[in-house]
Amino acid sequence: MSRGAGHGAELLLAGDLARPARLTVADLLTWPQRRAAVSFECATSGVQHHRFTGPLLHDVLSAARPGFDPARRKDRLRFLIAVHGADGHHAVLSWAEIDPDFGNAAVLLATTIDDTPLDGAGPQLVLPQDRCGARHISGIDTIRVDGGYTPWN
Ligand SMILES: Nc1nc2c(c(=O)[nH]1)N[C@H]1C(S)=C(S)[C@@H](COP(=O)(O)O)O[C@H]1N2
Ligand SMILES: [Mo]
Repeated sequence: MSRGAGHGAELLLAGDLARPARLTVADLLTWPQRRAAVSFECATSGVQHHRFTGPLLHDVLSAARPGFDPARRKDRLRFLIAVHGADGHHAVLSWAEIDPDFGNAAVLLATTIDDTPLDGAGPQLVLPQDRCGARHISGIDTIRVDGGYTPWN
């Protein structure tokens, strides 16, 4: 995980973006903060309950200007979002999953867990609709947006 001088973990927003960025958890506090109380089941440790706060992933990624024409909704459908934790755990979401015109899932980039700030550990992905805990990736160091995905080459 990359660390700035005294600012804690840094999150890299990369890929098909007009405004790629490096953000600390403090930077993520500049977006409106949402709350989510989630319960998820882990295959190995059972059910967990947590309270998270943080911005919507959609708000943060939209500010980085993904490379689609916002006026053309069909353009967004081939965009993927790859979320990577510092320990190598990673998962892929579709852009449409979090887009208000499509799935509109309230996915958060959490800045706190159970009232504890995540400045040191890095932000955590929160998917209130997930029954399983596996996509609640902690210690996120990189999010890559990919608009070139096609299985048809
Ligand atoms: N970075 C990272 N995040 C992760 C994981 C992981 O291995 N690495 N495991 C996932 C799984 S399987 C679960 S159930 C939840 C909660 O895991 P924990 O009990 O280890 O906190 O975190 C998720 N987030
Ligand atoms: Mo898990």
